[in-house]
Amino acid sequence: GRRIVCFGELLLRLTAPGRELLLQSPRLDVVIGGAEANVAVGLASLGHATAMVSRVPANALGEAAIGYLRRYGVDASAVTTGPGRMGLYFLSPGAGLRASEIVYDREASSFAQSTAGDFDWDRLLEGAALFHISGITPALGPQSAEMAIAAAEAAAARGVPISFDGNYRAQLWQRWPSDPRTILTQLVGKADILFGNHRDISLLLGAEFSGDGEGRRREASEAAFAAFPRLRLIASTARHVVDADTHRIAARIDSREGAAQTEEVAVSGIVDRIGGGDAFAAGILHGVQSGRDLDWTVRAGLAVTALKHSLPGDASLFAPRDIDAFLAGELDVRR
Ligand code: KDG
Repeated sequence: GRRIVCFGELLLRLTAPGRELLLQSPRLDVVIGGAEANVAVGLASLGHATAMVSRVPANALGEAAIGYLRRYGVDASAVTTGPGRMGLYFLSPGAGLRASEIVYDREASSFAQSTAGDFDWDRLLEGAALFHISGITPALGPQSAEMAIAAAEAAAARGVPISFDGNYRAQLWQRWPSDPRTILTQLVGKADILFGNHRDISLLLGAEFSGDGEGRRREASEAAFAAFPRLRLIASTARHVVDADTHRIAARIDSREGAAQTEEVAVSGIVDRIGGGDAFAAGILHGVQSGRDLDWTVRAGLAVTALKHSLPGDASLFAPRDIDAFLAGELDVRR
């Protein structure tokens, strides 16, 4: 099939081992992350031709990030090198009733220093089936916001459908005198598929949605469909955190014609919840790109995000047969 193009920053993730706080002991585990890269790896694992567009420094850290993408079958030929540094994030995973904590250290990264003109969108988007971006890139600063909007405009102008994950990161927006609503509205205005819940939609529209649960989600989606005529699908999860090891998650997808919703599942024995949203996006996009109906697609999204919680690291590495096994309720050893 035609390839899915993901655009965003690759980061190194440095994680406190076990359930320690950061630097409680003198060790950190390292993996590659970055929300859009997680989606690329998730989709490649699900069998889709996937390409990443990004920029890293020309050093061993940037090379490791490129090598990581290749290892999981993502076309990394459009990950270029440039001035600046590798962005980092530090993670202290939660335990019991203590929440996970993330510290960013990504100022002036190679990606954050790049501009719209650094990417040849004519070539990069040629024959693309889908372009995936998120609300993280525009949160990096005014230049990155401009770059994200230019990228979305390039895709829209070439008729490439856009998938946009809200990925609201308050820590990033708070670093500069930003107006997230104005910026995000321009991006969502070009999107065909939106990953975002009623809180993301509230932020976009400056409106509150009353009621609770399903009614509120439906109301928010209807408001988003009215405000953004290009939008075709809105997908979201509802997460109820019981403790760090157990979350209850349900998934929903709205279209202009109807909706599909899963039961809430208890995801227990959580190994690593970071990247759960990206795994959900990969599962939903897998269903959409495979031409499946809303009902199957929403269950695939739930399956991939639920499975991601069992896996250390940022990315979901599941194949279609893992979705089938999850949906069939196969929990014991598969022999
Ligand atoms: O969804 C996972 C991301 O949060 C992680 O990879 C780091 O990209 C990241 C970000 O900016 O939060």
